[in-house]
Amino acid sequence: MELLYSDASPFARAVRIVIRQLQLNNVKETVSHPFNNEPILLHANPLGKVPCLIIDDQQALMDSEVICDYLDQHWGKGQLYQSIKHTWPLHRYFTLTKGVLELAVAFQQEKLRKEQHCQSGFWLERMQQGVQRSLNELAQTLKLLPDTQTIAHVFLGCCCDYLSFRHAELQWQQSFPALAKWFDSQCCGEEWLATKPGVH
Ligand SMILES: N[C@@H](CCC(=O)N[C@@H](CS)C(=O)NCC(=O)O)C(=O)O
Repeated sequence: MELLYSDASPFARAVRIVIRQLQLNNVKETVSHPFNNEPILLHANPLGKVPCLIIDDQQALMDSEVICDYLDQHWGKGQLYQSIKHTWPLHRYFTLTKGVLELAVAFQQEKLRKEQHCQSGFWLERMQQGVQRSLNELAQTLKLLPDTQTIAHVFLGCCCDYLSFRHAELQWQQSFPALAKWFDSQCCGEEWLATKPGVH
């Protein structure tokens, strides 16, 4: 299998962390920046987005949640998704975390539009407020995360680190110290260091 990814993508990072946590050695990781529109990516995923997992000549999966679920079902005995699929508050927590990631990526894209002189103050503020409100809830309901590792843990860690990477000015650690403490204690393993954006 081949995973097309970009270093900065937090969605791709979640997949790369799952690959390491499941100790898979049958996935080749290939950088394909989505804005380069490489034929291999566009052929595998017409959306032109990473991550994309090419399974074989006939099949490719897009979307980080779906790819992680596929890997977990085939090589992880379903342990990363089991509690999410059976516990609605945890499922909600996971969905909110993914939503923050989507907002944070869109927020970054809006920041980049400054160079094209078409940045929208309305959208910048709306996305920032959405991130702040949602992080507040994620921080206050951290206890919903079970002790055993789930896909929600992986996405929350990717979310926290992406905010530090792209939106350092938000200083989320100062506003949400419990979340910062959780991140420091949970997301320090080899799989996190090896996939940290902007380092390799
Ligand atoms: N819902 C998708 C989102 C993937 C996504 O938005 N990827 C971004 C990089 S972080 C991308 O490829 N953007 C290129 C584009 O929007 O054209 C997932 O979970 O994989």
